[in-house]
Amino acid sequence: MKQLTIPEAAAYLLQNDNYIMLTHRRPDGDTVGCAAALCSGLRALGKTAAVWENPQFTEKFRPYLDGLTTEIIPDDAKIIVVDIATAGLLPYGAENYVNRIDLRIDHHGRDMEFGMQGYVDSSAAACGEVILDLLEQMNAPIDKRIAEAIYCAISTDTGCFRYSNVTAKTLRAAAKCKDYCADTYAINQVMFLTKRLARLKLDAYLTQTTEFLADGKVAICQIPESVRQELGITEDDIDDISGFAREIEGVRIGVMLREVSEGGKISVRTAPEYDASAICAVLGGGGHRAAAGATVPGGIAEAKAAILRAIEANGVKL
Ligand SMILES: [Mn+2]
Repeated sequence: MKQLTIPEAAAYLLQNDNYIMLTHRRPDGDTVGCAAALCSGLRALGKTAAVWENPQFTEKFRPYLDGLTTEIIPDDAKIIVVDIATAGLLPYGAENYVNRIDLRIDHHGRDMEFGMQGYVDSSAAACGEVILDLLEQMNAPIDKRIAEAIYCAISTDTGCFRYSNVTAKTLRAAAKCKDYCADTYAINQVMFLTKRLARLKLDAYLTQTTEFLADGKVAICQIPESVRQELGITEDDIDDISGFAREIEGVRIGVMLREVSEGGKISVRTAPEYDASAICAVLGGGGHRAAAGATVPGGIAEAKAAILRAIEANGVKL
């Protein structure tokens, strides 16, 4: 991928037209907020733009997409990918566009081959920070709706500003959202202060079944598909579940195992002395130092065997 500067990326967007934004597989608040904010900003600048209807969009983020989505990707459209770390995370149904990506905007630095050209700022805690830079560079009018989409992106990707990747710039970006009239309290209520009873029942299940290894330094949680269905758990209920084990006092490496359509999904959260992305790299995955993931063939049992092997390969005696 050819790395552009922010002014170059902005110039590209101002010079061209007819944009389609793609979001990543299992879309979260960051990818949805980025796509919505960029789409609205481009429209405000007189461009034709739409967000492609990712089949995995969930109810929680639906309000941000209202009036912005399309199911069609015109042949002459310029395709922008936001917050998509690698080709394997292109949304279902858009995998074939891998060689047609015109611009990549991201904060994941692990796969710099993906995309023809773009702007990747791996120092940004959320892709939403990058989108704000880009909109300001383009002099796009930032209204309340755009500000709220960006605030949704940044707040959800940082656990409401609690993660280690938060910088002064992250907090300044949030302050700017407030300046642009984002109702941050209302967003925080929905994203962080409201849980369905089903989720609390899942928390109870996990509390009962967490396994501890290495004198409690390592904790492993599992969500079998049967339990997820029995409790009626949706993706929105568990968009932040990956950090569950790491939140337990004394745990330095927290693991969450889930069954997804591709196999066993592994999420790892680590304290500063361990590197989650190095652990997941053993299994072909990746991410950030404090938070990373991988998916392995098989189910929960295979995922558990794989993650134990990967943790031991990183020098932890289990
Ligand atoms: Mn992100």
